[in-house]
Amino acid sequence: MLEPSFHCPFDHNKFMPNSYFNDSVERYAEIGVDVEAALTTLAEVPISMHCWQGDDVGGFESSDTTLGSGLAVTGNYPGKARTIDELRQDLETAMRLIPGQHRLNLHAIYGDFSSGKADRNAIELKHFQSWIDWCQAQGIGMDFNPSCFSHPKADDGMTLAHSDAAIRDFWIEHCKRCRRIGAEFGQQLGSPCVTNIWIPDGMKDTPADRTGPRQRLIESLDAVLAENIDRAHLLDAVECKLFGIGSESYVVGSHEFYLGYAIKNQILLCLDAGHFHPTEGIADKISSVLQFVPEILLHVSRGVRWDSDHVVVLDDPTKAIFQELVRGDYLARTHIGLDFFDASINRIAAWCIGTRATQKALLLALLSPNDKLQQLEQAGDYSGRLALMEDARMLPAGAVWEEFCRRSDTAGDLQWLEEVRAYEAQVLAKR
Ligand code: RNT
Ligand code: ZN
Repeated sequence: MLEPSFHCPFDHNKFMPNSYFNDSVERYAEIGVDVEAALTTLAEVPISMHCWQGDDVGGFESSDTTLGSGLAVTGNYPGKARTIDELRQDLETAMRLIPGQHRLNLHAIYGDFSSGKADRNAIELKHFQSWIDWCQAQGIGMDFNPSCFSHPKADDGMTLAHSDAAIRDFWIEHCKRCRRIGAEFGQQLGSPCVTNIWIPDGMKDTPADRTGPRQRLIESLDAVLAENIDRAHLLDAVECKLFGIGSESYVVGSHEFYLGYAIKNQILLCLDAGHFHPTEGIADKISSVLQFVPEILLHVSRGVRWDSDHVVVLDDPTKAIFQELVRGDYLARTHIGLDFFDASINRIAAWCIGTRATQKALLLALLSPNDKLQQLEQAGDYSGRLALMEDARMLPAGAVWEEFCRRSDTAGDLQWLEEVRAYEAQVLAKR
């Protein structure tokens, strides 16, 4: 049973005017950084919040779906969302505790099947209209993903690249329907829906034929993308991966594969921070791939030793991604999504920590003395460049972040968790 409504016991208006903020504005001005401009940009960049952190990538097709296809969630923290209403209530709670206006990133398995179950090759707009309505009420845009996993027809590790044409056709139909549904999201919400295709296809052990599956994947993707859909409503993205559990030796949709495919078809390339060698970051890829593809989608994530999808924190790889987006002036061509799922901590706290950390990384990049650094570099003054990079690290960005939260009427750091704890006691603990 849902609580009729959640009553926040804390008073948001308690936030004091930030006395350190004015000092920090001056401090940044000294190195040529316009703090107000940074705050304006920060407020304008939406982060696409992934629904799947709320229920460990379970979805609503049935209550006993087992996650497969190399995706793994560990942890057993109580209170996960079991129904669409619970998930929405949790998302609303998280979004209230995250400054700025964001987006919802939905997977196809999260459809509203209250009118009856539909297999993946039979989903329709009606299964998602209530999500569109919910997003409309929240005033947010929406992104979408075909779900080519956790299904009997994905159990042997192949979907769009399967050697059996009937199985390929099943997943082609699913992806085609997802594109049409995604276009409806875009049209109804007035903001293009990024529809991202990730498939698990690969092999545990050394394949004898690496070519055949890749040729089949091209044919399948071509069939999926054959229908011409207005880019004002739908943006297609493809997501590569280096390896997965059960696909250690070969992944059909590798980086080179999708880079080529995205360039050839001028669609979006999705770069997931956890989908490369453990020490390989995606930051340096951005300015290369954006020479050749129109836009990119990011899955901001944190791999710990493998593609473990830990909650994003304000670490160096994440900071580097946003430095690149700002320094290369790529924000307008980048769609920022999150991709982590941790069931070992409070799931709403996970959303808040990861989304807020992503925004902090963007803020730090916006507050970096980028013009000055680039001037020093132009002049060949690498000593000055390194010195300024280091000295700028300790400037008072925290005061600017607190001001951003205050202006957004959102709980600041060291405050938001109180609300999560209250929600846990009042709502999650009763599930
Ligand atoms: C899997 C990919 C993919 C998924 C989500 C659930 O390795 O990262 O993006 O995590 O679609
Ligand atoms: Zn991903």
